[in-house]
Amino acid sequence: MTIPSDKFQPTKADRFTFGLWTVGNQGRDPFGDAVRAPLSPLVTVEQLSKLGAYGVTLHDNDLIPLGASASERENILRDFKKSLADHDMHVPMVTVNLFYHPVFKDGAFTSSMAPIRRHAVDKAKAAIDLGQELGAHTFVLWGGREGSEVDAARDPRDAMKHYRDGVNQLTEHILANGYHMRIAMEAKPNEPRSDIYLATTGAMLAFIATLDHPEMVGVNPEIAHEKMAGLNPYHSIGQALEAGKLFHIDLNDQKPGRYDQDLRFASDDLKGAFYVVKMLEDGGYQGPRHFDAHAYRTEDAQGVWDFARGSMRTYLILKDKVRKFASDAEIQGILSELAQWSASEEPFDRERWGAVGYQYEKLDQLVVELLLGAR
Ligand code: GLT
Ligand code: MN
Ligand code: MN
Repeated sequence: MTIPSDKFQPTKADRFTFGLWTVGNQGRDPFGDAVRAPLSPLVTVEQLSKLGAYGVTLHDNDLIPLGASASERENILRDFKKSLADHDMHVPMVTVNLFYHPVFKDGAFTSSMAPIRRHAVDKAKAAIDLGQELGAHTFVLWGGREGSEVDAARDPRDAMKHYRDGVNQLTEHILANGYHMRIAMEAKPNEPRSDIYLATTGAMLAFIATLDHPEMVGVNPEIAHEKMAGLNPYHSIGQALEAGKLFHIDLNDQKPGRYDQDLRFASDDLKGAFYVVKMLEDGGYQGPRHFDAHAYRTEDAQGVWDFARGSMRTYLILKDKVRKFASDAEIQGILSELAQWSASEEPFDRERWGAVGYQYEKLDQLVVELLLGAR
């Protein structure tokens, strides 16, 4: 593979990460089988490193198959750690699969079955231990099966109590073991459940405030999930950042009103993606830039690396546009005029303030032209 190097060539300093499940996605959907061969974690680490990524993230079972023995786990971990070291790759985040096995078909932490709830918490604790072994400082919790189709079966208030109890047990586990680990909860409105509890990042933030250790728990907003809920990811991410709760991020894209697409970052909505990059870069977000998306089902193995390379390049190109936005005299001129009005000490005058033009048409067109390379 020859990779032309230019100023948008990603480097380790950019801290780009990909889930093993993202580049490893085989293109299965509810109507069609796999179109790509499985990808081993070792190959993933090597290839992503060559492309300039900083690291990978994983579910417990992306690396350690369900039911593996202790010695199998040891062997897999040994080889994986060697591959990470050989390729200067890191694992800043791990997560837990509480959605694939049939046992979780009616939820994990919010299951109505106490043995399933206990198992889910134990599995999450073991995934936290795995993360600790790999040097991760963030544990993502995506409750994909925490939801319902039949609301006669469970009162959402009970679901909240069980959910809270489960997350509290995880923070206890982290504290009891002296781990340096924070939890980032990821919201999604629906799919695979008809309705998923805590459907938005805003709902997550309200829930987190009710936990035993709210300071240890933040959010992992995903662009696509906010768009599935009809929301503006720039606003959700901004709210989380302002609250000191943006612990991690899932960068991808989604056409509103469709199934869960997990499209390549910025492939649908360039302007929306620009504002997300601007928020992360200007807002002091310190975490990795994590991609949670996958290649189109039309792609072969090479298409997967085109997808990964494209995700990182687009981020860097948009980051360059953020710099151009900050140094564009016309854009900044309008913004400083608006800022003067925002700080105005002038008395209120219904006629005057009602007649003001905000220049947003001009401002937005300037941003569009900047993104199109016309400025
Ligand atoms: C799954 C989901 C993602 C979550 C992953 C973490 S798993 O692929 O669609 O949005 O971030 O559990
Ligand atoms: Mn995600
Ligand atoms: Mn998703």
